[in-house]
Amino acid sequence: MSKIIKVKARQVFDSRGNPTVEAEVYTSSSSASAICPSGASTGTYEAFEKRDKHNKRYFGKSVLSTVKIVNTKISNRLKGHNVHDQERIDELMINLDGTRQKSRLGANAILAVSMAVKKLSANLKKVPLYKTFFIKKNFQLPYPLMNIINGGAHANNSLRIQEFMIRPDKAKSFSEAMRICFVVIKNLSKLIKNKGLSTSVGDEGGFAPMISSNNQALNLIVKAIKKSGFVNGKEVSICLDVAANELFKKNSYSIHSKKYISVEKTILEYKRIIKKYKIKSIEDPFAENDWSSWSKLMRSINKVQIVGDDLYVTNLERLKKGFLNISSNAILIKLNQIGTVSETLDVIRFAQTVGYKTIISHRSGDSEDTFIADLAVGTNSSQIKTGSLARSERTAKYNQLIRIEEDLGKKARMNKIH
Ligand code: 2PG
Ligand code: MG
Repeated sequence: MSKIIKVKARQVFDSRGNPTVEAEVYTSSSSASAICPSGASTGTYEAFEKRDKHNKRYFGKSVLSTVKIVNTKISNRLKGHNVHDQERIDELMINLDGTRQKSRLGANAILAVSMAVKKLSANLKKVPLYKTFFIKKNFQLPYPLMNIINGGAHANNSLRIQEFMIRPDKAKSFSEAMRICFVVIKNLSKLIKNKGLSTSVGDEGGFAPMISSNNQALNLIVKAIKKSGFVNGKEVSICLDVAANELFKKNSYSIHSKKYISVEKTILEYKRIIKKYKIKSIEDPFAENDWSSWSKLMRSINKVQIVGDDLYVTNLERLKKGFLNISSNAILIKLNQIGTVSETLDVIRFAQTVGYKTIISHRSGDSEDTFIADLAVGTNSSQIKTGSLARSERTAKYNQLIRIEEDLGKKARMNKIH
């Protein structure tokens, strides 16, 4: 047993320049730290992110009171407990908080500690982090869902859809997957430049050109894939995160243009773009409480991955409801939506048991922390969504996966997406 002797937090900054919590957990011989990420298009049912709303010096965004909670309440509670007993430690923090959405201590306080505990336990055991989750052998690397054009809440343009991504479906290794994405992104950059548009990037590193129609973005991506010598829909496929919460009003949606249209018409439009652009995955096609539209879509299409993000918020109860409702066939996993490593693992296990694909995801406000790269491999998740090949907080995760692939050597395999 290795006893925790102290937990210490500090306020650091995320990739959008906003304050966030870094926690450091100590035993007598070692320590490890972790940084909590932060979303922009958040679901209502996500665990609570505690900020100092009234601190004008930081426009209400500082996390100084959250840091204090870690240094006092959480540190006192965890002192003397076994760092290798992740479930017990998470349970202690859940009970200390005592609320449904972790609003007393803040999920950002709890998660930073929870991840740091996991890392420290791995350090002390002298095993790489990815080997400490539930997969013990035959490790597989996830396919990147690489974000290449940013819209919605992640960019200043007026694109309705939040994320346009590519997935290198036929890549035989993770390094090859990265090379394929690299080539498509470089070609897309040239195409955007040739149109006289800016190649500056959005919050997740994808280009954020001043275009307004989804079709325009999709046409650019199709061209870039072709120019790179790949077949769209076979070697490389297009995947979307609609983030429809932001585009919903009174039973209607403004996903495909500024105009709000009915669910039926929205589904027809989805079917049209799926066919025309050979789209293979759509995340959050409808809003978080609109359960019936999700199952309608599931009934009217096949062979498309439908991913619940804001719908499930990495919450077991919501996932169970979605499973019974046939809402989707995949789930996006974000640690800070639920707030502890143990609860995240429970959700992944349940999802995989019922045949859902699990996709480990970053947040739009992220950091140099690479925990999710190890989590993806260690939980046999088929995909990872962690932005574009730009901005160090995004490439940090890809680079960690390259290291894991190297560590596995000849044993490294890619996961299965079909
Ligand atoms: C999403 C995420 C990550 P945010 O909607 O899937 O890409 O965005 O972190 O802003 O919720
Ligand atoms: Mg999403």
